[in-house]
Amino acid sequence: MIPPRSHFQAGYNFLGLPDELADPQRAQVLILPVPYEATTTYGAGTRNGPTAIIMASRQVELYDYRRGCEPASELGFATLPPLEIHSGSPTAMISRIEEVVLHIFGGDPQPRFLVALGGEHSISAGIASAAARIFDPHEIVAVQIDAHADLRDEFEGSPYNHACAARRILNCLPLMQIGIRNISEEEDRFRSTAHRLITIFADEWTEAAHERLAEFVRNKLVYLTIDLDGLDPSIMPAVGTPEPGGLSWQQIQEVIRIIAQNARGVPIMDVVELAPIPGLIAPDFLAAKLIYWAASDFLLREERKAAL
Ligand SMILES: [Mn+2]
Repeated sequence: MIPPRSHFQAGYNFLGLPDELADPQRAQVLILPVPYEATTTYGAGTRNGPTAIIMASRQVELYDYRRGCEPASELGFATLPPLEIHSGSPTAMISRIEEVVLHIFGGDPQPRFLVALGGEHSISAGIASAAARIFDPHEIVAVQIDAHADLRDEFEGSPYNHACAARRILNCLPLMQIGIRNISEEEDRFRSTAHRLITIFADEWTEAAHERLAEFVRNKLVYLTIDLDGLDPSIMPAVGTPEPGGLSWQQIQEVIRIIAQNARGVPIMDVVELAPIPGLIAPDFLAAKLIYWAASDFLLREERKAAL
């Protein structure tokens, strides 16, 4: 005989929600763990990113003092099982990700917001190509937060290396990159002539850049890809390639707020490249809270506007 449910912990899911708020048939937010790590070039460990984010999310306060409500109770967050890693080529894994995202949005009900947890940044190639097929490619744009331009056409023999993530996204969608502070000469040359690409370097995140972002996303759908190394290593050291001079917590909140206030909607986001450091929980917690607050800002933005 099984003891009463009150003797067990709440669901082992993102935010630690009870079953009724974590039901994939009813939740407005779907969390998809993608623990894929194959092409990492420096510090390793992104395969442990999704688990660390989910563990940390169970400590995130559900009450949002900015709104005076619990967004989790209004939205519901369902955590899907981790994607099985394809042991073949990166190309096969990217196809699998694309197929799964297509399937998720082809289902009924369609989620309002899908959040993929990386894993390394190469997963974004599959997500972007799915996004361009699910939505009208004239209606959706991509915004990338990252330290690295990731504009190489191929790296170490693969077009799906994590150093090529932005180039693959750009194949599918117009792209604005924010927080960049590491770019090769070849990428910089490509960037200066590329169509549909705007690069905002980390030290250019000023009022004028805020307006450019607002303009870029205005009345569009947005696919947001957050490489956590876009944040400053002082608050986000748990990444494979930390670069000084990154965005602060307040600055990434500004990016999210500008998108929430100007875009028509944000159906897909990924948060990638967390390589947890054993014993250091702050970066994991930051990633979890960032996802919760971003989901609240994007999905409850109408209420937010009404309240202002
Ligand atoms: Mn990066």
